[in-house]
Amino acid sequence: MRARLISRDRPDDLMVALRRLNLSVRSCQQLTRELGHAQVLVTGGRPSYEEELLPEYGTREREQFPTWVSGKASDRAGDALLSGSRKQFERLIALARRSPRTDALARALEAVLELQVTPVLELGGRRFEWGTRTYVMGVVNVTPDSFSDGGRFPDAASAVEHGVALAEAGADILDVGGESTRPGSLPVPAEEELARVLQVVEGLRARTSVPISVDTMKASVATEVLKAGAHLINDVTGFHFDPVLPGVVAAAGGACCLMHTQGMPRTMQQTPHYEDVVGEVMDYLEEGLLLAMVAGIPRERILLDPGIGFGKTLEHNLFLLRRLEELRGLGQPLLVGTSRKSFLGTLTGGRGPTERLAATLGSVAAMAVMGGADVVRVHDVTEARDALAVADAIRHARGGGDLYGA
Ligand code: 9MG
Repeated sequence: MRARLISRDRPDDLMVALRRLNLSVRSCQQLTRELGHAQVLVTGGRPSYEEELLPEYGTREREQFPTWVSGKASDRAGDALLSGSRKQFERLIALARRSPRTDALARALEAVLELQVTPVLELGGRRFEWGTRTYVMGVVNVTPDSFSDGGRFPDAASAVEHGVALAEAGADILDVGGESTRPGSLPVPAEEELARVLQVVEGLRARTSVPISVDTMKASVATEVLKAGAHLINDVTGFHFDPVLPGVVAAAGGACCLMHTQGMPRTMQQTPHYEDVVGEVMDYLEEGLLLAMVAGIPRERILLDPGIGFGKTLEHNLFLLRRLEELRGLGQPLLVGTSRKSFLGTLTGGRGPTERLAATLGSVAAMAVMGGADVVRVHDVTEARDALAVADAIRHARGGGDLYGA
């Protein structure tokens, strides 16, 4: 089953409005629980949720719980649109938690309404405190054919220099890649990929304390780079390509980023198609998340990524970026990569990859203001950090004057 956030009032924003009425802090806190809070779409729910929970609605005052609009019995049984205040959702969660048959609904609602705090990620001695700011992953490509900087850092020494420069510019993670994943690209044998990335990982470990991610879908490459000190494996197939990979990451105590793709790079942009792009991306990511957890990777060491540009049209990319909040229902931090991608070229009248900096910053700032991404993967770290300093400050702005409190 899945809970998807359609809309939600941010308690912080509501608090600001209530403070403007000069009500006491205590009344404001109480009211933020009682006023309308969220609309949540539940899909793939078993009809038993209705069978179990709706009779309870009947035995009490209905207003105690969110409004429950059931899906059409013939083809959408079990689906529902729930709408209510925070207090009503809290009551429904408490009710759902009482039975193992409805516990999944309780957990999904807690995740989507952000009633639980996403745990801090500790990576290479650094702490990633989700929600405090948007973190930046800098791209270090060691490929002759990447779409935007292929061939610029063909040897290990120049790739290490570039990574060090990105670290000095404020990258929070460095992502080293030895196999291009641009649309149309061909797979690279594991030995060749490893030869490209291993020295770079070693060189970066020697020169910087910034945590290192390696973009690979192959267990044999991951095994060696994790031994060499990489902290995170960034798999663009979200653990759907190499079944050995989750166990390798778990055994090394590594973290991972699981990305969605429809198809493999060579053919993925030929005919992307979805009935429900957000729902299908969530299904795929959830499969990877389960594989990761079954292998023994702790939940707090798993990031998810909708895979912008991977088997998606312009419209799919834009819709996913607009609805990133729905992916929060999976309960994991989100990493998103838009940097220099072709949909930005399309939106800006056909600009080439190296002319897409302003468009990239526009996308990064939009995600930050909407609170959609926890980490952005970018080529231009200095510029992204500046854009995020502004966008994150706007998102967290609280200084409305004396009437609003501090
Ligand atoms: C390797 N790579 C290229 N684009 C990417 C994206 O959007 N996300 C992640 N995680 N990796 C990517």
